Amino acid sequence: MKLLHTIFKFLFKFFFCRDQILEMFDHAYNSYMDYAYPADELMPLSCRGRVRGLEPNRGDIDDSLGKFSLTLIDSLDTLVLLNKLDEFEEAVKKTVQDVRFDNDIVVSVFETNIRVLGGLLGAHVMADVLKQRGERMQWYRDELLHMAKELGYRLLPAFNTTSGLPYPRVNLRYGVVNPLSRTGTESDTCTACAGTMILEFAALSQLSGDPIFEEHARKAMDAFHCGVGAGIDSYYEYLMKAYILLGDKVYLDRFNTHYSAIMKYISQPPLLLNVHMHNPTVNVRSWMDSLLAFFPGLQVLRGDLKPAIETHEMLYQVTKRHNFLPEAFTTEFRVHWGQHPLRPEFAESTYFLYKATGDPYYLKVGQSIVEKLNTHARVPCGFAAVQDVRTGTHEDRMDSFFLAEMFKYLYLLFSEKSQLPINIDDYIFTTEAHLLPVSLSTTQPSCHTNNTEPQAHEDDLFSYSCPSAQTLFPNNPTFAKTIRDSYKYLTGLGRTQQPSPVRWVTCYRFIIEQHLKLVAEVSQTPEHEEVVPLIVQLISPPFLGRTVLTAGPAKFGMDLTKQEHGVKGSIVKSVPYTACGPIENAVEITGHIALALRGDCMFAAKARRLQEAGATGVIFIDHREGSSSAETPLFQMVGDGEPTDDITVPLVFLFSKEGATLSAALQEHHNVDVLLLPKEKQLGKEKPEKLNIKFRIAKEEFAEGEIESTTIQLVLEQSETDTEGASLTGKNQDTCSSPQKDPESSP
Ligand code: DMJ
Repeated sequence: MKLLHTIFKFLFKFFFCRDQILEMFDHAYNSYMDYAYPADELMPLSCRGRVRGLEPNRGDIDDSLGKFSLTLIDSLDTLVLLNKLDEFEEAVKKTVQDVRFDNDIVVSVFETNIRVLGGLLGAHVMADVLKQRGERMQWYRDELLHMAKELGYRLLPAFNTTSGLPYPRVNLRYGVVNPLSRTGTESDTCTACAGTMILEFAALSQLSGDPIFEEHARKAMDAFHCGVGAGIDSYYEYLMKAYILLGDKVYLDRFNTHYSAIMKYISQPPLLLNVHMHNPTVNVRSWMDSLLAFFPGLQVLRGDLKPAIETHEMLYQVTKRHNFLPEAFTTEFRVHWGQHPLRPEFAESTYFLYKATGDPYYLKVGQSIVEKLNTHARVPCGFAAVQDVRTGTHEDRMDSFFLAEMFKYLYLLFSEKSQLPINIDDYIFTTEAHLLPVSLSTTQPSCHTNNTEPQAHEDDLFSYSCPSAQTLFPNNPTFAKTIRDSYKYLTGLGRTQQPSPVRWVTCYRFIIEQHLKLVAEVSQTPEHEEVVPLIVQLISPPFLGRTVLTAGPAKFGMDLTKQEHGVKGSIVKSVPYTACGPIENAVEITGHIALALRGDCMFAAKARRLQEAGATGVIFIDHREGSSSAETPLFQMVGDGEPTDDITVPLVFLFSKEGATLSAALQEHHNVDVLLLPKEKQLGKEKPEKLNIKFRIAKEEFAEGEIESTTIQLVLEQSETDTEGASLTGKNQDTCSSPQKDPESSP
C-alpha cells in the first residue's frame, strides 16, 4: 500500500503537473510581457495592456492599478520559486529601470501594499539570496529595497489619521490631504484593508532600518477592538503570521481570541456562514464567498486540521460541479454570483493541506485545478477570468495575483523541497504569497517552521505553539480521508445527501467583497441578480423631464419599483453635506428630498439622520471624482449590518458626474423638483402622447417695494384620465427653451 502511494505521488509529481505548470506560467507571464508590459495588467482577450484611464473605469478594482507595472512586480518572486532565474534577473533590471512611483494616481493602500510593496520585498529577499550565492545578481545593490522604501513613504500619508487606521486610498504623488490628491473624503475602510499591513511594513522596517513603517502598521492593528465578526479576512491571517514573523505573543493572543469566536459562532463544518455581529445566533445570508477558500490554509497553520479538511472538501465538491469556485455560492452549492477571477485561495489551501497531511489526494485536487484552468480559462494571450461559471464566458482580465499566487501554490504542491531554489520552510507567505524570511524575527521566542516542538497548554495544545506542519501533523492520510468521506457528495454529484442543517452564520474572509459591501456599502450585485436601474428625473422648469440621471438603488428604504408614479419632491442639500453629524438645516429639509455626499459614515446612518430631520427621500452623491454611470456598473447600496426596517424613505445613488449635474441645477435654479423612479417608468418616455404639461403663470404677492416676480406653476399629468400630477413651482424661470441634447444620457 505504501509502495502504491509512493508510485502515485511520483507519477503525479515528476511526469505531469510540474512541467505543465511551468508551461502555463510561461504562457501567462510571456503574454503579459509581450502584449501588456509596462502596463499594470494584461487584457488577455484584447491582447493588450490595461492602462488606467484608457480603458472604461471598473470602479474599485481599478484602484490596484498605479501605472507601476503591477503584474511584473507581483510576479518577481514567483520567477525565482519556479527556477526561472534568468527571467528573474531580467525582470528585476526592468523593474529598476522602468518603474516609477511618483505617479499622480489614486491607488488602494491595501492592494498597493500587498501586491507592490510585498512584491518588491519578496523580490529583494530573493535577489539577495541569489547574490550571496555568488552566481548571479552580482550587480544588485539593494535597488528593490530602495524602491520599496520609497513606496512605503508614499503610502505613509494614508496613516495620518487620529485612529491610526489608514485611509483606503492615497495619491502616490500628493498623499491624502493635499488638494491635488483627489482621494476624496472617504475614511471608511475594511478591517482587512487596514489590518493587512503588518507583515510588509514590519519587513520593510527590519530590512531598511527605519522603524516608522512597522510603528504605523502596528498602531493600525492596535486600533481594532474586535469581538465576534468585527474583524475580517486577511486581518486574521496577518495576526497569525505577524506572530510567526515577529514572535510577538500579542498577535497570537488576539488571533486566538478571534479564532475561538469564529469556531464557536461561524463554523458549521463544512460550512462557514455569516452571523450577525451583535447577535451571532442570527444568520445574515444563505450564501458563501469564494474568498473563504483561504481559510482551511490558515487553519492548517493554526493546527486545526479537521475543520480545514472538511471545508476544503466542500470547496472541492463545488469546483467539481462548477469547474471553479464562483465568487459566491449558496449553501446548496448553487451559483449565487458566477464570476471567477482566477483566484488562488483554493490552490493555496490545497497546498497547505497536502503539506500537513502528505495525502496524495491533494495532488489529485491540484491536478484538477490545473486541468480546469487549461480547459476553461486558457486563451491565446494568457488566461482569462471567467465571467460566469455557468456559461464559461470570459472576461478581459488576468489579475496580477494569478501570477503572484496561483502558480506558486500549484508549483509548490507538485515539487519536492529539494527541487526548489530556496528552502521554502525558511519563509512565510504574505497574503499575496510573497516570500518573507522568517529570520526577520527579532523578538524572542521566534518561530522556526521545522524544529519547534509545540508547547503544550492546559486548554489548547496549539494556542502557544509555533505553527510547524511537520511537528503538528505527522503524515496521516487515513485520518484525512475519514474526515473527507463524510463530505464527498455534498453537491449532489454522485449520491444524494442533504447538507447538514445549518445555522446561518457569517464568516470573515469569506468575503473581502462582502466586507466591502458592508463597510464601503455598495454591493456589486451578483450577475444574475438584476440591479433595477433608477432615475432622478428633473421635472421643474427649465428641465421639464428632459434631464434624466441614471441612479443606483439601495437594498433598504422604500422600494421604488413598487411606487406607481415614483416619489417626487424638491431637492435640498443637507448641511452638513455628508449628513454624518446633526442635520443643521432640518427646517429646510422637512418635506423635501435631501442631497447627501457619500463618505465619512454609513449610508444607513445618513439616511436615518435625514429621515429624522424630515426628508422624504435621499439622493446620495458619490464623492469619487469623475465617476459616472456611463463608465461604472450600477450597484446597490447596502445597510450597515443592523436592521434597516426603520428606514422608509426612498434612497438612490448618483455617481459624481450625474451628481454634479443635479448640484449645478440646484445652484442655478434654487428650486429643482425631481422624480425618483425606476428607469422603465421614466416620465414621458413610454407614452409621450399622454404626458400633458400645463403652465399657469401667476403673479406672486409682493410687499411694497419688492421687485415683481413671476411664478410658473407646472402641472404634469400622466394622461387625460390620470389626474395625479405634480404641481411644482419654479421661480424666475426663463422659459423651457434649453433642451438637452440627449435626455437619456448624463451630461
Ligand atoms: C489577492 O490579492 C490576495 O490573496 C488578497 O488577500 C485577496 N484577494 C486576492 C486573491 O483573490
